[in-house]
Amino acid sequence: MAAQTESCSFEDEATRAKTLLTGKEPAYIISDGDATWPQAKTFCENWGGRLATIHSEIEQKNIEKLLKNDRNYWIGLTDAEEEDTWVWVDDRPESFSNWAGFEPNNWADDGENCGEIRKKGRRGRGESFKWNDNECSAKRQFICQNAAATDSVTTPLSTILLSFLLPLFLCVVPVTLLSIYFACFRKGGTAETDALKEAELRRIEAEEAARIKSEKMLAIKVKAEETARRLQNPHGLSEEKQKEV
Ligand SMILES: [Ca+2]
Ligand SMILES: [Ca+2]
Repeated sequence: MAAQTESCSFEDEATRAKTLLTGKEPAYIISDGDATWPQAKTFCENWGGRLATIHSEIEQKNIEKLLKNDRNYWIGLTDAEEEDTWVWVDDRPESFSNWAGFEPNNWADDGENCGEIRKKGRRGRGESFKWNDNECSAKRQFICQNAAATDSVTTPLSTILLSFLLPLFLCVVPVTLLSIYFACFRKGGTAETDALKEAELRRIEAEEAARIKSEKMLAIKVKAEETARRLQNPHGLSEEKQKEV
């Protein structure tokens, strides 16, 4: 672990992140490394900001300009306190919604209580940048913002700042009360990240298969009911006519 810290520029990047997130100019920061949702929340708060909150379409669009649509990003949305009651980390209610179809679905065995912006569906299907609920322990890139980044900002200065800032070289910090060492994401996390990506693809495939199966079962049920109706009433007579017959 000690060898990994040699090329790790976390302290420089953390200083830059703090400068942006405590500044008066609107700013968003996109992490280059992955973290769980609680870790991501801690990162943003330690730097003086918060996980990104999205209260309007303008804010959604401002953030989309900064993202790639082939990966997922944590945002500051959770229903961990009360299932299906989604709240933002700045305590404002959910006033704008951008959930993907069939989401949030709390799909995983242990539930899905953390919000993310989801990548485009496999093979180009599906819309980009829609929200999904996922397991909080999954590792994702994440988006921090400062207090000045609001929907009154139609052209966030952060877009300009980030063009210089990216790729922001973040490291995964083992969060202890006093973080003692840094584990450099790029040196140590590649295999794990590939496995997570593969697991995510398998999960999405399983989700799609379950949805298709569910739709087929519904279609079969409707057809069976229709067949039963026709057998009982082959000539399509009204109820009164049937009684007469
Ligand atoms: Ca949930
Ligand atoms: Ca979900």
